Amino acid sequence: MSIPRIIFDTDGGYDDAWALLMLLKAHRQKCVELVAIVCCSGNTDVDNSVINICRTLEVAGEKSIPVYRGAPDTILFVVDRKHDNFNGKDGFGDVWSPTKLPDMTAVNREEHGVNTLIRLIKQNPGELTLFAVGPLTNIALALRLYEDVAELLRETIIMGGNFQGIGNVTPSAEFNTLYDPEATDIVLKMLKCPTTVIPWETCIPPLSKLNWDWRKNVLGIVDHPVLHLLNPVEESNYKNLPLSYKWACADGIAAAVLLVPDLVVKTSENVYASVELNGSLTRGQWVLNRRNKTQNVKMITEIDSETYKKCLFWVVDKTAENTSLVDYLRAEC
Ligand SMILES: [Ca+2]
Repeated sequence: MSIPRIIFDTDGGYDDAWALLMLLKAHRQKCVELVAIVCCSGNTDVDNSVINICRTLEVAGEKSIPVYRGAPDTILFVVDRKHDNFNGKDGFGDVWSPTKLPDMTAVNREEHGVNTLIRLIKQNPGELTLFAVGPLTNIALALRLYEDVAELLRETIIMGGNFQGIGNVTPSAEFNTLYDPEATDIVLKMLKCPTTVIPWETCIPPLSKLNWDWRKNVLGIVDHPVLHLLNPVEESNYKNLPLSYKWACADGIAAAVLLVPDLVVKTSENVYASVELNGSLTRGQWVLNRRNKTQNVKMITEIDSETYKKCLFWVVDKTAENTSLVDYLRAEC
């Protein structure tokens, strides 16, 4: 089977960066091909998202993957949107001056990111994997414009939603979904390709064991350019939180699931998922219909936290530049 050819759809937070860095290493090793990066609004506005992605590409020394600016706003609401303050105003902990920009030469300013999605998916029928780790606005707009896009993807991997009704913005809603629930509704109803979902509960205790102490004092002490970039970003995000606080890094989990599903996924469930669009308490919560005869997603319900930790070490292990993640994990066993 050919290697995954990936469109990376992102809202530019710190865990988006971890996911991108993991996939970039696999890209350099020709285990995957990152075809394009399309930014959206979510953790921060879409322009900061583009900047954060360029900062991440810069630290990886990557200049050849084009970056596109996608939708600046959600499907329905222009003014009633709230970014994720957890990542600071700029999505990267407000560590840098707004004028201290990274190398932005990878940004293609000629084409809207939604048009990029449509063009690439139509040009490569059945070949592309959509890796979506922000609100689903871009792909929802692409599906709304051209419904055949729904049938032309090879696979979609989504970080978002929930399967136990646990939220991180409201008691019942996860951020990516609540930021643009209508987009999630469109995607869940229209996509026709195999779709894997990494929901919020899978990324936090008790299902995921990672905490800020491990990130800061174990992973964080490795001397590597990736950590020179992300340590200050995450120190800023976590500065008021105890060491025992969860370190979710949800988008990184999605990247590990893409690269090494057989090694990192412990349990999953094929199920028909929908999103609540109304409800005075539950807007944005996912609803799983286990009575439905058909399923539209593969929900990852538990990962192996120790294997995920090794995936993150692989990203910053300079001795593993020519070792694939699969080989790295098998050697560690
Ligand atoms: Ca994200």
